[in-house]
Amino acid sequence: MAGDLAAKRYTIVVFGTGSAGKTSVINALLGRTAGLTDPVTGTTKEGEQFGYTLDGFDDGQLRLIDTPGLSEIGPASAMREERARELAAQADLLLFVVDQDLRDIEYRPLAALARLGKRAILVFNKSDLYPPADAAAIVARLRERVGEFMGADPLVVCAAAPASVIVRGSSRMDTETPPPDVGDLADRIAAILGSEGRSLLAANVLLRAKRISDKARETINAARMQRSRTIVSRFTWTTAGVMFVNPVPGLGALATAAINYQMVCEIGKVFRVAISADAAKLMARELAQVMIKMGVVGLATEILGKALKASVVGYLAGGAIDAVVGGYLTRLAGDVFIDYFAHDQNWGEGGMQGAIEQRFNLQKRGEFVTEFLREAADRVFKVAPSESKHGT
Ligand SMILES: Nc1nc2c(ncn2[C@@H]2O[C@H](COP(=O)(O)OP(=O)(O)OP(=O)(O)O)[C@@H](O)[C@H]2O)c(=O)[nH]1
Ligand SMILES: [Mg+2]
Repeated sequence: MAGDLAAKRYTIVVFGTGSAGKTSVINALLGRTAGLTDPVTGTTKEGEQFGYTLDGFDDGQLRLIDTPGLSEIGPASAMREERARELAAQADLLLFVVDQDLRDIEYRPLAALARLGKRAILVFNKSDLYPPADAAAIVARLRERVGEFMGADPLVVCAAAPASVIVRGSSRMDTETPPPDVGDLADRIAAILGSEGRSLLAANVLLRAKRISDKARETINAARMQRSRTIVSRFTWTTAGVMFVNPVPGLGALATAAINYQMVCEIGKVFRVAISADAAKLMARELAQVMIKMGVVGLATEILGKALKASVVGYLAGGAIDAVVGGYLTRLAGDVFIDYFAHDQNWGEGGMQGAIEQRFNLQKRGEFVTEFLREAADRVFKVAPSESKHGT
């Protein structure tokens, strides 16, 4: 990015629906057949790039990037479209090619890119196909639609590859192919780059850097979530296992024993928050007390107990309810602490109690309970549900 800025390397991306004439526009601007064109959509498959020299502009290097069209059909095209959007987002200047009034599939990405601050020219191509009055009506309509987010002068009309026309020859009817008409477009590109080029480059470097840091943040968050879930899972099943062997009497003691301060420390560490053992103990104890006060422990015992009795696992491991509940309370506390650390150590509007309530309500559901018990059977009681039928 720094290199692009220093060398004034401009990236002009040509973007739009399939068969609007994107490749033809590039060929016409270059004055040679650089890319394949065809009446069928889906001709351009890759983002191809071409060096470009523009009359009236010599303050930097230009490259034109062709993209696959929007709105083709099929899964391969969805990936190509994604790639095209990616390229469009990296453009210093966007040429958005249409060949009629805007369709929804065009309007959305164009509006999104313009609102992102992307400088764009709306290119109305194939103007040769319309009688002048119709072309003028389309131009007026296009201006009206994009004026709100693209500014006062958003549009250029061109005919990158005009259709052949019949001409009267000296002796017989003949056809003739008019030359491409992209002069206005080339002038507009030169004018925009001449007056705003440097600031476009700088703004785009910022935009690209922001996209990279957003992506990095997403990746880091995903990794943190995964690591902290692994930690919670480990504590969950260790707790259940220990309690299965050494039962803890009483609901209050169960909750207190289930919420391990070391788990709090480990989750904090994943989110780069250093917590002393004392502070973690305090938080763990407070969470246990709030859970008890809220009646979560009793409720969990009821729900899990019922499900356990109904399952074949329950038949085998009748005395396992407390262990399962202990494991579950660890899990609940772990998830609540993950939420807390993932939100910059904030419990949210409802405080600690609200956070517990939110998680608990999600986990009351049948699928969660079934899955939890299945995992418990697997990890703690070491029986597959099908074997337990025979009372092994
Ligand atoms: N009449 C007329 N036809 C044009 C014009 N520009 C392009 N075409 C034709 O439109 C068809 C599609 O042109 P392409 O340049 O391949 O369009 P594209 O947008 O690159 O298409 P994909 O790569 O498939 O997305 C071709 O048959 C071109 O000859 C124009 O200005 N006037
Ligand atoms: Mg093409």
